[in-house]
Amino acid sequence: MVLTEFVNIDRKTFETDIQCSLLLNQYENQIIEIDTGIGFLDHMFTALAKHGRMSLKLKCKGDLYIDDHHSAEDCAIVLGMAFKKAVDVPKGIKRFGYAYAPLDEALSRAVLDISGRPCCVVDLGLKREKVGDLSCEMIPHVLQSFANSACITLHVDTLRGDNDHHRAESAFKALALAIRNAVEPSGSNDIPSTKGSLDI
Ligand SMILES: [Mn+2]
Repeated sequence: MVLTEFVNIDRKTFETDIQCSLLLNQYENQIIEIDTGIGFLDHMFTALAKHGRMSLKLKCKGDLYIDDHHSAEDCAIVLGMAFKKAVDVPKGIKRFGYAYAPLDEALSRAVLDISGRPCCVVDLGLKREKVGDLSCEMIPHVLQSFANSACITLHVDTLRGDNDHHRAESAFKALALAIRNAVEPSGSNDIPSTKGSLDI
């Protein structure tokens, strides 16, 4: 079952110092406070939390004097750890989730399985070097890092779109909606697996 209290993950390395609190299935009074040090990444995580019906606090002090890599990647790792902890025992939830999300001309699809098996395939087709202060190469890397540490199977494809801001944002919104589906109560107390277990 999904935990009904905030899970907290703190992670400190020589590269980043991150505090994260996450609560899933927040249909009212969502609290969203994101400060990764990278504006466009804050925008993506805010969209993820808002449309994923999460309360999310995420604060990162990272080595941005080097570049955006460690901060972006580590925020995604910590969010994935928090997600895994928040899902707790994957029992009584739908497990699978998929969604499409448009943003104007852009359209993305996200399909996920809370499988216990980290696997991520992402094709966002971004063309610019950066959006704001976030390198475009870090956007799929963020999704990959999240899927790995959350131990989920995740496929995200941007199917069309001319504007890289729109393409990336539609991808995060699709992921948010897919997560929201996957963690919804299934109406049963089963572990949704023919194997009887979602441990690897
Ligand atoms: Mn990396």
